[in-house]
Amino acid sequence: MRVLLVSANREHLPDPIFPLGLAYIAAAVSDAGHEIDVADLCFGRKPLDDLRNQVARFQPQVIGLSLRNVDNAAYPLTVDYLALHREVVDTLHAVSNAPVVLGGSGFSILPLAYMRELDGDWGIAGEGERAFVALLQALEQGLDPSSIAGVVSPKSNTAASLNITIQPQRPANWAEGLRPLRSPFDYARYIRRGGTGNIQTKRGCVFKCSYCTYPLLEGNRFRAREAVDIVDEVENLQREYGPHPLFFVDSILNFPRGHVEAICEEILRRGLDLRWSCYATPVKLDRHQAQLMARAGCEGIELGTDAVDDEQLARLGKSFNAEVAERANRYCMEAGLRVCQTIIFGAPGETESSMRTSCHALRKMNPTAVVAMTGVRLYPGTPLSQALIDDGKVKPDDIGLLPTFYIDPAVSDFLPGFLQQQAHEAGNWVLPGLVEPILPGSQRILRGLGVSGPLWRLLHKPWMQRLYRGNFKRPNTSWGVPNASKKLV
Ligand code: B12
Ligand code: SF4
Repeated sequence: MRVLLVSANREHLPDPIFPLGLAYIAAAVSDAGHEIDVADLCFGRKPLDDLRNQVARFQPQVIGLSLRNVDNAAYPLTVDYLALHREVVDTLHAVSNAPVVLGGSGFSILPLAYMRELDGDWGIAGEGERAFVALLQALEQGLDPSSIAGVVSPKSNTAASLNITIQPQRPANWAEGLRPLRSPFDYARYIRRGGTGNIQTKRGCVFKCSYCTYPLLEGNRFRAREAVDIVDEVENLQREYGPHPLFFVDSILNFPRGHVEAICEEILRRGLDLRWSCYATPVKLDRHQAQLMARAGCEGIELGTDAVDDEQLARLGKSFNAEVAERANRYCMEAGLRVCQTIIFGAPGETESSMRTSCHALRKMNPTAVVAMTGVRLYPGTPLSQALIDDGKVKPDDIGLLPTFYIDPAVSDFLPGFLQQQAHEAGNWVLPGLVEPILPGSQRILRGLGVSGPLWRLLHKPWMQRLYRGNFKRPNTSWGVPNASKKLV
């Protein structure tokens, strides 16, 4: 069959991100013998015109549409991508009779809502490699694909189907013989404009942090690739596209113990000169791990610490306490790694006192950068959303495509002014919900000058701090942004 694969993501902040998930789908579909073409809407000036022309030329029999982001998950500067997604589906339906199959992480978080809202013909919730190929085979043979695991059928458009639970496919050997097919995309442009390439070493997360969707998207068990296979892919990428920094997109790269160690040892054994960064957990992050990562080329580690207050950490369902968080930060800094601490302020149970405790600890920890989120984005199916529903604080219908955030009423007035003051004093904080993380123009200039890798690394530089501190000169003590297409509960 002729299959057109479309990446709808046009977000350039914090960087344009190579559509790795769709590259995996491209590999699976072409391995299954189908003819593919790719439409990536990220860079074009008139992406919908280009899409129309491409559909006219290629005459696809099936269209796969990847929806990565629902919204930017930041409050109150929320960016909601629904209208852009609708535009793409409407364009496809206007110029082609081919069924449109929706997929991607954004879609998988809210499959039924997206099917209804976008009038999708079919959908795949979760991992798409096998389910999409099975769906193509069924369509080709004129069979009904509805019973394939992970497939969301057009019948799910009806109100009566709201209770349907979709069981995504999560094969343990998902990576066997499969590498993302990057060649039909402009990977080199993503390296140039986004400053990094990307690669996945495992799927899943065993932790149960209260607000997090990753275990829902990827499953709550780790399914890892072999270190040799991972480093083969890394080496091929460097050979094919020239030396460039990589981001490991795993939920957390450094857990379970032994995984990142094996990758680092393989990198060192081959004598590769690499630059890479990743997400990590403070759990079991010790001196040895930090030093090994640094030696193997890790230049930045994003620690999902979330709070540095014991009670707030417990309420967020984190599996470590403040002491572990501080220690992990110290080991990384001592090893010469740059550290970005991501913190969530305003989750249920937050008080002025817990915020002050976290901020005080962060000052002492002195990481390279702090990304502080204001409030928590609620997603269906997370332990946090369920608890808020059970407590009667949120109605199930509140949690959907309309970006909905929770901020504990105990801190809602205090939070914005306090955080902006902290950010002003520290100089290396990013408040994505209160101030744009980086102006698109500045980002383009830095990338144009050849600055690669994650930009938060630069926040230890005085000139970059001056740039950021300037944003908080006059702390805005109110939320000050119209609450149009988002909701605060
Ligand atoms: C790594 C990551 C990042 C890194 C990316 C670095 C890099 N160079 O790649 C960074 C930190 C930069 C980042 C930034 C952002 N991210 Co992010 N990120 C992730 C993460 C952890 C992994 C994404 C990934 O690459 N997965 C690996 C690939 C292989 O999986 P996949 O894309 O899901 O694809 C599979 C399926 O979805 C499906 N599939 C995909 N496409 C298609 C298409 C079809 C037709 C089919 C059938 C199936 C299918 O099959 C694929 C293979 O199995 C996810 C969470 C997660 N666990 O998924 C969040 C996630 C995607 N990010 C999210 C968000 C919000 C953002 C930001 C907007 C945050 C912000 N305010 O800055 C930005 C947006 C950046 C941009 N330009 O788009 C959200 C999106 C959902 C939402 N809430 O809207 C997620 C899901 C996290 C969450 N909160 O739940 N992110
Ligand atoms: S926040 Fe990190 S450690 Fe916690 S469940 Fe999500 S991915 Fe796992």
